Amino acid sequence: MEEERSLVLVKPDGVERGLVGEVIGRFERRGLKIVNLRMLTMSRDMAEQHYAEHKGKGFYPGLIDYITSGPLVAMEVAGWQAIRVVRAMVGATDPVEAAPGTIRGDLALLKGENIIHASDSPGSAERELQLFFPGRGWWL
Ligand code: IDP
Ligand code: MG
Repeated sequence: MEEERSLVLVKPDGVERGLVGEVIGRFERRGLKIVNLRMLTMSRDMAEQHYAEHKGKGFYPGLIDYITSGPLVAMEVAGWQAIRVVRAMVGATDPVEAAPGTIRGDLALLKGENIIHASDSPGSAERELQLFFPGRGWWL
């Protein structure tokens, strides 16, 4: 735990609602750096790789439909203990449980439309960052 990199997605509902600037602004104001950024619509194949850990769960088919439903914004967020800090800023998976002041607690209401993804550990961050930014380096 020190300087870390997290993969953050503003999911298709967040993009559709015009919340990209709001989300990026929160990370920037916290002192984190956006060191990679792209907009894309995920293929089903890519979505299945990204959410492999959830395969077989009841919400999985809906999750794949949701994440592939339109353009999303993927970013690499860097800074001191970035993985933990970003997860704390994002809030609980179910926005109903997410504390006010968190992104989900302020901007979302439904578990199936919770506007943002953030890596939950250094291992998943590395795997997810390679998926969205293949061949990326650490020079930024
Ligand atoms: P996280 O995004 O907070 O890490 P995970 O448990 O990894 O939460 O679930 C991944 C994503 O799957 C959630 O962000 C949400 O979009 C969706 N999801 C999880 N549980 C449910 C559910 O019970 N109903 C609908 N969607 C869900
Ligand atoms: Mg997760």
